[in-house]
Amino acid sequence: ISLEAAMFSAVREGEFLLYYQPIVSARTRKIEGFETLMRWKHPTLGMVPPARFIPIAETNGLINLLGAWALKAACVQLRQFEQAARRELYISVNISPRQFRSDKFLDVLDEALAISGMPGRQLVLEITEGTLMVDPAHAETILERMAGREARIAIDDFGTGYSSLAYLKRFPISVLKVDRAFIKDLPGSSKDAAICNAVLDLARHLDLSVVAEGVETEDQLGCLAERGCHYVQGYLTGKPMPPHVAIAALNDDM
Ligand code: G
Ligand code: G
Ligand code: MN
Ligand code: NA
Repeated sequence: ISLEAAMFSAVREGEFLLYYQPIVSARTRKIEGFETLMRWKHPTLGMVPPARFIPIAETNGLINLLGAWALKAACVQLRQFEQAARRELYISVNISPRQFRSDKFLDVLDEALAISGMPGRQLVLEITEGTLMVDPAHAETILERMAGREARIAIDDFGTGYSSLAYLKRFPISVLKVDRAFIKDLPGSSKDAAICNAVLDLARHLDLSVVAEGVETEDQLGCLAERGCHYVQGYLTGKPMPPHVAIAALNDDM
């Protein structure tokens, strides 16, 4: 039985789960939000990584079903996180290219906000440069409608795509998520330090926030905080975790 066939039954059997990775303030290390990361807990294969099943779901269209479920469940989950934290947090959700192009996407977004009662401003939707560039005119329409709901748009894996910076001018982007490729050799690599400086400078002038991804060491965190990076995400400050562990982390984080 192929992984693809197994995915259809996995949806029925409720084998897909959501993990949450803290996004923290680089200065205070307090949790500001979470990125939602899908997991597949297969009865015999164990945890199947998203790198294996997301591309298949993107090809066979299941991503629309899975993505809609993830968006709604994550918004509902955030309310529970906020009860534990007793303060406002935000939730960041990955949107795949196919999901972004789907006719149903804005309806799903509205439904997620309606069922959770969460204000749009607490939602960040992560898309890649590639998603924008498939059909920029369509992307512009969708992004403006998303912004109309006050949801913020983050560029995921920023700096690794082949697109120009022109889209930062054209589209209502709020967040840049700097890819781990530019973080992992900090603080030793002067090239990566220069790239991070340039991105932070650009972001400051365009009034964007920056999240550094894949932060694994104190030295990396120190280097980023020193350069004025506001948010970090990575194994140093929290791995992707199930909801009850995230709630425990919030209780420890008062
Ligand atoms: O959690 P992990 O680092 O293994 O995730 C690997 C990849 O899978 C990342 O690129 C991430 O963006 C993607 N991914 C994880 N969860 C989701 C999801 O809910 N929707 C989409 N479209 N991609 C996801
Ligand atoms: O493409 P995206 O940025 O959404 O993928 C995030 C992926 O990176 C997740 O699968 C997550 O498990 C992984 N990740 C998160 N933090 C770290 C980290 O500090 N180091 C490494 N190597 N991977 C990380
Ligand atoms: Mn992401
Ligand atoms: Na990312």
